[in-house]
Amino acid sequence: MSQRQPPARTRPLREDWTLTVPPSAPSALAGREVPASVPGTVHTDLLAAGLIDEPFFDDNERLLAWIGRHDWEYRTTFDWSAEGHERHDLVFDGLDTVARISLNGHEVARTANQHRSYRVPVGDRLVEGDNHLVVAFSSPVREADRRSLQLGARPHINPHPYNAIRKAAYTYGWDWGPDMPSAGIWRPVWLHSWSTARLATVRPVAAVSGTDGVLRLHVQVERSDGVPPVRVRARVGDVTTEVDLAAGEHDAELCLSVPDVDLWWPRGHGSQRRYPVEVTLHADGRSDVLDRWERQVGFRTVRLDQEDDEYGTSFAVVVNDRPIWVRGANWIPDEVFLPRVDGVRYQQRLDQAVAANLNLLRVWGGGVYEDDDFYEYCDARGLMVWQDFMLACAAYSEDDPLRSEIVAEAREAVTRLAGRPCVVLWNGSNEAVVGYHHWGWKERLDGRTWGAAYYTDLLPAVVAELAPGTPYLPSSPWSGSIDSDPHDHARGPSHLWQPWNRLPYDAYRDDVPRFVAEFGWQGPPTLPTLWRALSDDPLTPESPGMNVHQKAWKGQDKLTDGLVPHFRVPQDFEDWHWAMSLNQANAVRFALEHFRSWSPRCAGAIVWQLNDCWPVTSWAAIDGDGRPKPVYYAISQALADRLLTVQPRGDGLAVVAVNDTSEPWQGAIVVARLTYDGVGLERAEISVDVPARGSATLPIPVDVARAGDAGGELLRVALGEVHAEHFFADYRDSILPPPQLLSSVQEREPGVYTVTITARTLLRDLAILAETVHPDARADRMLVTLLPGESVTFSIA
Ligand code: BMA
Repeated sequence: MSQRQPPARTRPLREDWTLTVPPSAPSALAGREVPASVPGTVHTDLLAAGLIDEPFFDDNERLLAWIGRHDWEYRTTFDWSAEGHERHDLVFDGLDTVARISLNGHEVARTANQHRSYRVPVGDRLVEGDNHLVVAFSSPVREADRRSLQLGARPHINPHPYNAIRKAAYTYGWDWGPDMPSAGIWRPVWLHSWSTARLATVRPVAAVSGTDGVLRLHVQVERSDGVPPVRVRARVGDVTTEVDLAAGEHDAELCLSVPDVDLWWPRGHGSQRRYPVEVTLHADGRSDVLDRWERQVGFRTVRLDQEDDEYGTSFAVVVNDRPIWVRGANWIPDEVFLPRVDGVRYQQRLDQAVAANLNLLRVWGGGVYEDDDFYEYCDARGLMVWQDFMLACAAYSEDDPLRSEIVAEAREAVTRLAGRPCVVLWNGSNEAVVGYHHWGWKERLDGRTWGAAYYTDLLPAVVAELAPGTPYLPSSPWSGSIDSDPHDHARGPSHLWQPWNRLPYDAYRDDVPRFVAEFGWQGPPTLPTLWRALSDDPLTPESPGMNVHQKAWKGQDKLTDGLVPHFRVPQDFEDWHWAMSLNQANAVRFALEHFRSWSPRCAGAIVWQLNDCWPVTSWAAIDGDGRPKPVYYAISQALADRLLTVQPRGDGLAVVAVNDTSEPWQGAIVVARLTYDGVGLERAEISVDVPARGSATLPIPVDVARAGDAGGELLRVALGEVHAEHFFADYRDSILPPPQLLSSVQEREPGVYTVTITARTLLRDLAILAETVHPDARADRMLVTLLPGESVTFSIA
């Protein structure tokens, strides 16, 4: 028996870092040394030191472009003494991106992948007393160019060859993000001192067998040379088990059964029961703990139903044998400078997702595998995660060194997220297959590889091995095989971009896709976000800052083209801003109600996009400062558990009642045709019995459904508390009366107001833009339509 070792120690290396500005930088800064944050980025360190202006302001993006073209060096000195441990590792949870790491003048590692973590044994390089650690980053722009030359240039979108380097693609500029690649130690660094053995990885695989939860824990142990047997113990709830690893053995598999397990459900379908799991590692014959791993796991089954049927091939997410109608949003990194995103910010954003009635987020493949906190909070909230591998909108070389990096990062990511009940799908790539079929790649590639082997061989094998039971999709969009046109909406998940890019939003109704993994409409950020980000005077739709903070090709033109079928173009900026914001809300509502009205033939929709990474005109529902845009409120209304919507069916109109709850929805739907003054013209009652998780389509009698004066009449449909309005004419053709209303305001508690509005005339899409009065104020609802005499109370906090 070895003599008693000190317990393992993890020591964060957060303090006393400096960043050196390279001599080639602009002369005012060259050679300067500034305090650096770890985790952090070059941009945020230079900003904190007062050496650069706020990167998101005006067109500072252009003025700061030099940063990405330089090399950057981070250094720190830390004090160390051996304290009797056998092994010492420097652990980097994330480096952005191509780096050389030296300790006390000796190079100890080279890294080239932002999507991996690195553990570097440094026992033979540490010295008693001061130790000097240097992390030197190569210019992200020049490094991408160099690697692209080496691998052979391949098609990609946006300005830089992000497909040649394993760094978050969006940092090189996207159609909603600035071209602002930074460098830095973007996740924590720590020194891990240990003896005997440690838990290298613990990979839980949770399954359901009958009424039991079955948890398999795949444990890899790293041990010092010549160490005697070690013991691995595991516990889930009250159930325990253990296994001994003889000298020289590294892998253990422990299996525990939880009888009568409570399943984890997506929100809206049941509770999010999770079970605490603990794995401990012990030296031979000793009870003290060498290493410990803790996590809450959830038990659920998940599969994709992809069946041929009369409409094509279905695509449905089925959890615990129940098809779940996916109410999703695409998630992009919440910041250009990722270390700014902490747990609090994740929670705010995910709470916003929940309040918008979403049940799934798709972590899109041009960003990053998010921090553990993100998945923990999704697990806890019942938010499902569709997880892309980080491959997006480009052809990728299948040769080394890229290939081995992709293998390593995929294995690490799948291992890290295994056992997370929220992760219901791994997706090989974003818009890779569609790029191959439709973006002219074949001619440019001239037979060279583009990543197909990743999507059809490598990545599915990684998921099957490391996360068995979690479905895998090769790419999104996808129509069943790599040779099928991914734009076939009758099969698999679709990306619908004709509406917005080329067509008005009415075109969403042109067909019934089986599942929509992307669709969206642009709108500007909220006004206080614009006021903070831009100094334009006057601020107009085409003033300089507005153009810089619009990254989509012909974005401002598309906004206008999409507006004019519905509204006249306002001349005043604030009216323009409201019209574009409302049009975005209307477009997304229109699409979501169409998709839901065709449930279950259409089995889900994922809005592009939930969030933003800086202040920008984009498809986001929540702007770069975290403020909900009007479209956010439209999403929450269109995704309510129970929805009434008036849709065209055949030659007439139908009311579709969608009931995404576990109780039937019964009663008489009252359908009334009214004048804008609220005078009843025709009325019908239609009794309905909508099954749990079902929908019913009920034709509206012709005399009710046909307007006498389209520009002055509407339909109101109501069932119990739920109601909806259908206007026969578009806004621009409606003879809406000048709004008249009564309002009263009460301060309910300090800082919380209620505002009651009573309509004297028809009020369509009423909103209180509370954030324009105080940047932190938010209204609890928006886009309310009132008939004369009706009231609504807003809460403003
Ligand atoms: C999608 C995404 C992104 C893009 C968005 C809006 O297809 O995959 O590449 O930001 O469209 O154009």
